[in-house]
Amino acid sequence: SYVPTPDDKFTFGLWTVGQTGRDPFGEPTRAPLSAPYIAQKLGELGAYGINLHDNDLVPIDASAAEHDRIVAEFRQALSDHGLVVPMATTNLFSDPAFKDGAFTSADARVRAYALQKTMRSMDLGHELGAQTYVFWGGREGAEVDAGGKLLDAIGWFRDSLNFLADYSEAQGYGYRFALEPKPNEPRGDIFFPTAGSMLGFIATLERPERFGVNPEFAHDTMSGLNFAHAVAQVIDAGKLFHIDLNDQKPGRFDQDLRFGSENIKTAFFLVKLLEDTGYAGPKHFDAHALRTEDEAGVWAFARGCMRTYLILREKARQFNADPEIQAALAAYRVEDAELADLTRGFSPQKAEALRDRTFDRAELGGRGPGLEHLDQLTVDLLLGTR
Ligand code: 3MF
Ligand code: MG
Ligand code: MG
Ligand code: MG
Repeated sequence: SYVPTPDDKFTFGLWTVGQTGRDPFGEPTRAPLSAPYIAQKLGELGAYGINLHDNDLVPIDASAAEHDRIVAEFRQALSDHGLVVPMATTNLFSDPAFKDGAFTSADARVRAYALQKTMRSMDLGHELGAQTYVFWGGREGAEVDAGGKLLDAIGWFRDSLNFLADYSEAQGYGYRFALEPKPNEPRGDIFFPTAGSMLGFIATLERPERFGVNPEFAHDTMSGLNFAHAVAQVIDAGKLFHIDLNDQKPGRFDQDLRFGSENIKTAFFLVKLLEDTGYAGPKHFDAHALRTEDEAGVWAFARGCMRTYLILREKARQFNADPEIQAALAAYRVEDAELADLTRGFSPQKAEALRDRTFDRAELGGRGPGLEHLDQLTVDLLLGTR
């Protein structure tokens, strides 16, 4: 089976399945797909929802009448095909006005325009039912730091997010905001490059409870980081408001590959983490079909993302139920009730007892934790021999 239903909460962006194969060196290889058609196809495939940037749906220069017609047609398609729009976001990166930043531009007019465009896009997202609003600052960064704005940029970004969080409350939208880190591309360096830097920044906002993180598999992998580790820290902070799933070869340009197509073990441990911790939000595939593909390849890509997630979900359940794996896991951990008591919750007495304790370093250093065995069991499981 591995055929999804809307209960699985898989989402795609209009910009993902709608990607036409354009890259920095080549023209589109596929014809554009209309938003209502994408809704029809994703509905047939069992997706839950569609996410969008304002201008994925409504062209930046549309008249008010065009806006209304386009939105009405899209809403009709969503309801015809049983899809929702759980997340909306702003395109603050395509227009040349944002070439040196949106909220972090050194030009106050650009910063004000970015706020205006985002408020309008938040209006649109609310109209479509979105409850999560993502900020990916694609142009918030630099190639050269000669402009001397590093600290100003952080302050401008903070002012903008505080303003927009208040706008959301004043309008009664109740958005939860998810900040999406990326280390680079399209800027040489993008500000707030990791999930951890976003978490640190969120604590400085006026409404920190309204803000979380939207981590993306490819963004950490590009810079050689382990995505599952990043997501674990976000979960620990209670800040996993959204997630972008895809794949990527480390150290390359932004590839946005089909989920699970490259780093299958990290994908497995990620799915296991999400499932074991009961992540209940949408799982958004922020990826696109290979440039080589025609439209059939686009839907094969979309089916594949969801299918692989469901296979890995089943593997995670198998992992949790496998007696040999569970025995190896139990053997990996050494528990000691007395030491647990001694090391949790400081008291002068405990500190004293711990200082006086003798540890057998040679024994500690000599222990084999069994990770080779445990990992091979995992590989066997993933390769289908268990
Ligand atoms: C780029 C991205 C973005 C964001 C999107 C908001 C265009 O690498 O990941 O996709 O995901 O702007 O969600
Ligand atoms: Mg990305
Ligand atoms: Mg991308
Ligand atoms: Mg993304």
